[in-house]
Amino acid sequence: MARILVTSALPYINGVKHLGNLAGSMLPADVYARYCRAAGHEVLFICATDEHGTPAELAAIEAGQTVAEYCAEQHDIQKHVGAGFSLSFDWFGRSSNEPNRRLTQHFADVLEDNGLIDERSSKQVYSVDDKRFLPDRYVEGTCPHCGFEKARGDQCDSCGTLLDPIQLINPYSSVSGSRNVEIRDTRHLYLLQTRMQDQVRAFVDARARDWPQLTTSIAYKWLDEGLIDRSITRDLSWGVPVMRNGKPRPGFENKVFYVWFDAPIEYIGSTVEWAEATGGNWERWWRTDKGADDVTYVEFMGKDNVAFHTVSFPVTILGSKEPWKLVDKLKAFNWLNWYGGKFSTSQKRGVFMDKALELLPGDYWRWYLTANAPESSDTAFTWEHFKSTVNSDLNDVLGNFVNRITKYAAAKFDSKVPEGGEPGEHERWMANELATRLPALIAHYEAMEFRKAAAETRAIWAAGNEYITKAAPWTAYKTSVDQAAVGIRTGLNLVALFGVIGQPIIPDTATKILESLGVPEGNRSLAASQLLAGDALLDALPRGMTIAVPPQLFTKIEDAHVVDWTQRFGGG
Ligand code: B3M
Ligand code: ZN
Repeated sequence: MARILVTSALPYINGVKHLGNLAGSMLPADVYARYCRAAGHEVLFICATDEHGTPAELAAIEAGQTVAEYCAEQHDIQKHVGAGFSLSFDWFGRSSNEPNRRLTQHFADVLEDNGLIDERSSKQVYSVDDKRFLPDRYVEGTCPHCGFEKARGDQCDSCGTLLDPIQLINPYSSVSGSRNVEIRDTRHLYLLQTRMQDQVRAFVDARARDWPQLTTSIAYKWLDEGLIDRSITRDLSWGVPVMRNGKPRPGFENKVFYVWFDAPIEYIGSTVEWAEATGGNWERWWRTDKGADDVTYVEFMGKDNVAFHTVSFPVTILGSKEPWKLVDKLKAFNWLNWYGGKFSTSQKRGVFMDKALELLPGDYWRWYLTANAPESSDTAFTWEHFKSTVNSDLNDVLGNFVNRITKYAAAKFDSKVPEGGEPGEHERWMANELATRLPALIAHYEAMEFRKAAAETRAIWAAGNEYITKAAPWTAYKTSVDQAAVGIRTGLNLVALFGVIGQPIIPDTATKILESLGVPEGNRSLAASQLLAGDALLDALPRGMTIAVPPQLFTKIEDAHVVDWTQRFGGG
């Protein structure tokens, strides 16, 4: 049994996430955590809301709440919506909680003790009316390159040029609109990443062979460009206060740590929250001197977060010179987009997680988003593809099979696993199919290839349909009840198997199937030792055992649904 620590990129606190956020980190992380648990490993699955930085402050202002009130409310909403998608976090924490504050300040202290923090002066836009320095995203003005008048302080959306706010012409505060702004000196802490270049490269080199191409290409791009010293404090009031050895740092009383400095540390902070709530031992998972040396740590995220996780966060961990667990495997995703464009609440483009659950249960979305995961390229969500995938894979290939077999067993074999007859050529065919497909399925999960795992799962369901067409128990029944009995018994064992292999991607459906067939918890393993039992798999249910017909597993999506949903959420 292995020990697997799984983390998903932390969703920003500002509002319910769209299907793209779900597909690009939280969902595949959950599918993987579920697979690892079913395979018998010890798993800790950690996530949290990312509550600091400008997104939180801007959203709270818009909501007319204090940031603290806004974050508390939004955290609970996101936690509830995540449960609706069966996201099985062991803990869903909050980066604004005490453990993360304590850890962030600890890391800043040890990094400074190790000569990796430097106080530097920089020029920043100060708003006289707002009485505050304006972070890059709070400043707008005319782009010096293309003249676009609403260029943001960090980047011009018109020509794409990366900017420094002090370059903008006629700058103004994007929060209050005030043009009463001036350039002033301010002081920030800089993390001396340039001093960690070799150590970070060695860290990446040692793992690159286990990382997908998308992850390594981004990591090496940043390394080859050369790391830069990066400011890790901001002139904001909401965030982790800047302390030095437990006391407010002189000159930094109105500053906080940059959100991307504290957010990855929340992976540890959230684990401390888990330990405080459950009595668990967080150091077994994060301190290699206290038992974490045998942990495999796997991170899931969108591609725009890779640099922070392969460079900045490792600088913090390695720079501390303390025995913290470093990531072993990093699975990055491209984008799921909406008909090729961006999701947008304001422009009514795309479905967000809460609305999706109002339309259909979580498993429908889990299946579609995993089978079409944006792994090697961006993928587009379309209602038409969603409808055809749900109706074919879930309703026809899986749901119809389960329904026909269990209902026939109820009607003709008194709701029992038939006892008569012995396997023949059709059953040997099915056993051979499983002998190649089940190891392939396990290999896809072990390689964290989620589209392939979904495709192999569907192929096994399809093979079961092919088997039952060959065995045709309903036809055999007319001439040989025993022959029909073999077909239905094998069919029922396939239904149980379909439930077992469905657990990572469609957990609710899998549970309905396994409970209806009375499959005990101990017989639901995805461990190769149990799953590759060959012929025995087709005769695993005790003969004569009573089974129940599961509730209807899925409903079809009709054209009228697509018309309605396109009107409400946008479409092509
Ligand atoms: N909150 C997600 C994003 O960039 C960001 C991830 C933090 S993981 C430590 O959308
Ligand atoms: Zn421009």
